[in-house]
Amino acid sequence: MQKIDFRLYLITDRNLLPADTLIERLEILIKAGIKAVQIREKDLSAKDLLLLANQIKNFSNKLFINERADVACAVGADGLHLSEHGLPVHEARKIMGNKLIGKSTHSIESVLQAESEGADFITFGPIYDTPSKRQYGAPLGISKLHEATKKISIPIFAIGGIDPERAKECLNAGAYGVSVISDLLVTEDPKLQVKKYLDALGSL
Ligand code: TZP
Repeated sequence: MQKIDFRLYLITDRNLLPADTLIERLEILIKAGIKAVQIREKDLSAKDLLLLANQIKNFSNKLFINERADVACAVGADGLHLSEHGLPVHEARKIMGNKLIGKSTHSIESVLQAESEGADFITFGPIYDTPSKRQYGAPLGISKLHEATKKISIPIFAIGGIDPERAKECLNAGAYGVSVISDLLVTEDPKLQVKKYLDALGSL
């Protein structure tokens, strides 16, 4: 199994930013030290997603595509990230071969399932309150995160309402790393924000 050589996993949402500024923002964040980016733009057609992914591939370190194995292959991404109700990992593996496959999980049951299907790593959350997930009820909380980390051996990235201070708390609870959308995309000083995370998480 490939080693996961990043602890900070940035996920995109271009709709949080002014139109046509995602690339520019990602360039700054990656230059500042982000090693792994997942393009999660669920409302884009395959064609537009491929176009965007090809642009980002030019300057990104490790690139993951959300859900679309076809686009991940076409762009030569480093991996695929599946939603909880996406393809089972062992089916996606037939397409992705030995590329990395991450899976989103939102319960202990799906954490166990993802590991047994052969995921290389998972995201688990929301751990903290976050506007985009309020419709699904209360966040899972830090003790559930701790419980999840005791049950499986693949890396867990805590997600949902993460900031640098909480990143440290998640690591202390057993997470391997954190996954972040808004706190990195929508920030006045992206360079400084990345530094705060890298300081909190330690380098890899
Ligand atoms: N899955 C669980 S929480 C979440 C996803 C995609 C949203 C995380 O967004 P943010 O802005 O980092 O809280």
